[in-house]
Amino acid sequence: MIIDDFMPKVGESSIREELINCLRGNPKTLPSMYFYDHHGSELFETITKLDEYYPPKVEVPLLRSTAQKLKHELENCDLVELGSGDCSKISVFLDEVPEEIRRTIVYYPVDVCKQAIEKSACNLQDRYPEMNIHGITADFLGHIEKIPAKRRRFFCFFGSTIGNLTEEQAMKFMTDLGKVMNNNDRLLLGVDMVKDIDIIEKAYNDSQGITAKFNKNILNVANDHLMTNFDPEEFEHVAFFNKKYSRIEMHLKAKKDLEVTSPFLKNQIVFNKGETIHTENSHKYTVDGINKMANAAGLSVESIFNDDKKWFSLVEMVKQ
Ligand code: SAH
Ligand code: AVI
Repeated sequence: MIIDDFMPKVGESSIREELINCLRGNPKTLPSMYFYDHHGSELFETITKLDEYYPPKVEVPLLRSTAQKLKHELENCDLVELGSGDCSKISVFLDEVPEEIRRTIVYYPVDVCKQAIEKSACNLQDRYPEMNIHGITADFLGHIEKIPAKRRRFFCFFGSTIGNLTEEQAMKFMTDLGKVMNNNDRLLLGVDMVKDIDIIEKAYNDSQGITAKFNKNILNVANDHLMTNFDPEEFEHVAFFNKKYSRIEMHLKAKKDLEVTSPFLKNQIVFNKGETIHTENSHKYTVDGINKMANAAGLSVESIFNDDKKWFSLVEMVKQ
């Protein structure tokens, strides 16, 4: 099986510069893409199994019923999954697709986490020996043109990972994707919808503290890249719904005054007790918001598939 790797490696200055700029900002931030080293990807997989983390509980049955309706669209096409993670979502989808159609598909999992691609692509190849798989380690924000465009493409972006992008990033991502899509291509986008705030906040403050571990792990990733001396236990996990932006925000809050050093920095990074690093946004959408985003990006919504409670949507889009 082929795996192409377009990601910069640990130790490359472009990553260091990005992380240092974010940590020197006011407020301090870290891009959520850096959650997903090997350990972070495993922690996310554990999160998806938690009772409180509702999105997969709603998205998985929806994927099954939607696959029944769309399975014929997959014939003879390149199936590109952005942010494929453990590939569990695409397996649910592919289980509903007849073997003779799977035989005609080339599946391209695209993810920043190489270990996730290696492990999940192998598992998937065992599950569907008749299907061609070609992994791509890449950043879907910057490398969209690296994805082969030889045949008709069916793009999938599940899990509401689009919600982790700022409004500006999401618009740019959709516009870039719209530009590389051809007239017969399709996008199936999973989006988490606005709902009771209490339900959303519980999903990001689980009782077993796995989300807290996932959040704090980003400091281990920063240590790997910057040789900093962050101690994740000196930070508290904070997650709350920000109504103004319709999003969950995750932050790491310094439990005391701290100084963090790195051989790549002349001066330490200083934290006052209570100061935070903003690590993630997870936007929750409305149908109106989805339509506006699609239109502004040159895409049009063909269908929206919902669960009964309208907690999650799978949105099918084509080029305008
Ligand atoms: N789609 C899966 C995984 C969601 S977790 C699911 O629904 O369960 C988000 C995934 O997106 C992770 O595997 C992470 O490594 C990947 N990811 C995050 N930012 C990315 C980026 N900029 N480019 C490519 N992959 C990214
Ligand atoms: C991957 N992404 C859509 C998850 C989310 O819900 O925003 C990441 C996550 N963060 C905390 N829990 C899960």
